[in-house]
Amino acid sequence: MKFETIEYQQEGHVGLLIIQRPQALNALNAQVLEELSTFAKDISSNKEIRALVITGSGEKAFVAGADIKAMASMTPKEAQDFSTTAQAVFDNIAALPFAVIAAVNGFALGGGCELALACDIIIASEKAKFGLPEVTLGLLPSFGGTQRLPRAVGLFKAREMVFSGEFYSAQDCLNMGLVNRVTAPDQLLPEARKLAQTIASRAPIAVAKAKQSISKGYELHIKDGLQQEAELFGELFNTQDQKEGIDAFITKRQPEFKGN
Ligand code: CO8
Repeated sequence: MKFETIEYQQEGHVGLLIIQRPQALNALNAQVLEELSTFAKDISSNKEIRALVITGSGEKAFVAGADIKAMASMTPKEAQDFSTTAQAVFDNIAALPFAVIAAVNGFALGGGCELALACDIIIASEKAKFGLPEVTLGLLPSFGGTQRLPRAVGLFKAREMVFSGEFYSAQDCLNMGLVNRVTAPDQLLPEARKLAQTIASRAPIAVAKAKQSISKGYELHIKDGLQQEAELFGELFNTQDQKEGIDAFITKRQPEFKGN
């Protein structure tokens, strides 16, 4: 995959995606969104990948938001289309059939915070700052933030973050449940990779279906979510990995999952 504003690396079953616009603190313009969209479509069918880490280039930012300069002259219709396009890209990232870990190395603001929210797990450097400062620009978060943030931290904390536009430290975000782990800056990628490798060592179809059960089930009534969970559980009994996992347990050896 060849891109200009994102860079992709792969080691074994773990992918690393780096947002690469350091001169604009990795802000999301139309080109980044288009490349992210192509990337998400391509990687969704890559059977080699079992976990993906997303981070930002440079020391300072994960992603400092949507590109404010690019939004300066938008008409209302163009703004709505930009929002719809970004939401679709983030939906595609959220729906990837493996775990996606945001490794937040610095500012995760506006669309950057919303990109992290579209991931499954967020690991942050002690230097990271999160925020939805759209109201300071006369805007509202519209790359999914008003929908995903309340689901992540609850209505009241979400309202505070969105209405105040303030920045929050990694520790604040850990306390409110937005962040899974906080690390020293130089430990961020090693820690994210280590977790990605652990997940990649598990049965991939089981992880994919567990992700589906959690993400889709969260939107359903609990009865329907439980029914979906049982169906997905049953489907796993069509896989070789289920037989391998149980046989490995019974014969006291490490399982070798092949993703089939
Ligand atoms: N867009 C474009 N350029 C940016 C952005 C951005 N979001 N953030 C930083 N940059 C640029 C700066 O303009 C600057 O460029 P230049 O050197 O050419 O002037 C360069 O990156 C470095 O930034 P600073 O000099 O400002 O660095 P500081 O360390 O002083 O400050 C901050 C860092 C605090 C991160 C500051 O840059 C900042 O506040 N950035 C904007 C953060 C923000 O408000 N983000 C939210 C944007 S809105 C959004 O995401 C909305 C999504 C939904 C809208 C959908 C609408 C269609």
